Amino acid sequence: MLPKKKGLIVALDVTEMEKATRVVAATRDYVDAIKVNYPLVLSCGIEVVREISAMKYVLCDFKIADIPNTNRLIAELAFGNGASGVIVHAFPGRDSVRAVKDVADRSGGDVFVVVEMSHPGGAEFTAKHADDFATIAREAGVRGIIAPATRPERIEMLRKIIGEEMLILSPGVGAQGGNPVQAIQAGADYIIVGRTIYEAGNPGEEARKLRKLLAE
Ligand code: OMP
Repeated sequence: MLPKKKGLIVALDVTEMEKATRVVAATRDYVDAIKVNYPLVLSCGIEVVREISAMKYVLCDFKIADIPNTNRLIAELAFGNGASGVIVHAFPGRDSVRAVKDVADRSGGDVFVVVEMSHPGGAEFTAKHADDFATIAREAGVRGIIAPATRPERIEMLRKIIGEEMLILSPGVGAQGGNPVQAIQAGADYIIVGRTIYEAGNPGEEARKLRKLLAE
């Protein structure tokens, strides 16, 4: 289970195994988890989850968003291949979230629900329903939610809905304009950082600096 703390998750949105291996090796001492998304899995196969999970907590960001049975199948593949957590959308409804939570419970894994997306388009639809999505997440008893570092005031509001125990993972730091310190001050537990780390000349150094910032 991802613990309650101030932490750093690297989003490994690369498409070559060699680059993925390099970034993992450089950052593993400074990050709490590695988030794997479609770009890496579609190019390298689900085995990549198994390989990285031997070293680190892997969060499978498959943004699972289907009927309960399909959600269940996707979640079983993620956890079956070593994932410790998965990300799910709330808009298909509480039964779809529940189906993923049931698989996670059997595997001892975590579920995180996207409640408001960090990009500008996230304000078009997800922001309007974020409070309902956060309520679905809380009622399903999942480990946490995903909320935007690009809108720290929304992190603060969403924290009031989910309470203190659930985690808030916050993407949108750096490349999307969000500030890591503001996100944490607004109530986020973990920041999720992709391009700022993996596109840096020295990804390890970038991760180390972010980690240091969180400790201050
Ligand atoms: P960078 O913008 O490169 O730091 O990457 C952000 C990472 O967080 C990517 O893997 C996105 O898919 C993910 N993400 C968002 O950027 N915004 C969201 O609202 C939700 C996510 C996510 O679920 O992780």
